[in-house]
Amino acid sequence: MLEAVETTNSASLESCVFWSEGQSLSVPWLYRSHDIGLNDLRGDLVPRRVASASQRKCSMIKVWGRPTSINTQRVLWALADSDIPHELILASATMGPDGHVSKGGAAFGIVNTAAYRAMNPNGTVPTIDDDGFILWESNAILIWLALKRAPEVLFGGDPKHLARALQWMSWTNELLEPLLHTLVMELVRLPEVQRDPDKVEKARVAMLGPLGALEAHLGRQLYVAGDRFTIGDIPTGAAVYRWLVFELERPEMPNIAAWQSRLSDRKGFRTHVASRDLHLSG
Ligand SMILES: N[C@@H](CCC(=O)N[C@@H](CS)C(=O)NCC(=O)O)C(=O)O
Repeated sequence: MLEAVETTNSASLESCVFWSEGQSLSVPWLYRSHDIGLNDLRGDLVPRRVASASQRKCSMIKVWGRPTSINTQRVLWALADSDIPHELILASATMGPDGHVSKGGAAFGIVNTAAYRAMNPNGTVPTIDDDGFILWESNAILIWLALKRAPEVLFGGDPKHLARALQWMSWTNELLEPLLHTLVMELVRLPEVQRDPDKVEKARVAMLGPLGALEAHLGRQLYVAGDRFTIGDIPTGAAVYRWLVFELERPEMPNIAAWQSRLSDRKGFRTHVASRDLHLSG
């Protein structure tokens, strides 16, 4: 049975977040109550009313993932910025209500079921179902949403912006994510006895190379693909934010700081990325 909470603000009546019954209760550090949706984490959004089945007129995209997954965050950010109705189904083999499984708790599950593997043979999150169209790989999902659902919001409809966005999305996956994965495992997720400070230090130093390139790039333009926001800022922005949340020695990077400040005004960032718990809990 689905439980629905409809949320709205003055800008849109379309931002619907639906939860499968009981799921939001299982992550109490993130959701205050089972009848408050993820959008309620924003100060200016409040649940208006519980919608009955007949009132659910939103054409919803299903997203399998978990709020602490940076790749899930990418998709949720784009959906929120674009006011696209969506349902998040908590799924993971490695994390659950009590954090990472290495600490002894259970995982959210689903990803190793035959039904899920038929959608996504990798068993990773996120995966989406958009009216029967199944897609995995967060960057592919962002491209889909940009082309199909919200071209104006997500790339301004300009192929050059889209190509440049993809350039930085790939860059993030290649150069930042492997190092960030080491950092999140060694600083947050593994039990303390299993952590290795040498790995942290190597990853910390290695991050500074690509981030120096980004810092120089953002000295020449406001966003990664040009002077407007695009989906290129989503993986890059979420990754850099997570890096900034970690307590690490780092040089001043004023252009990155100014860009992060611009991103922090965005609904998707504020709703799905900004909470430090999303990066430091687990
Ligand atoms: N390149 C893939 C990576 C997918 C991936 O590795 N996702 C992580 C979460 S960020 C995952 O599935 N972790 C294992 C789990 O939660 O079961 C994407 O961008 O979607």
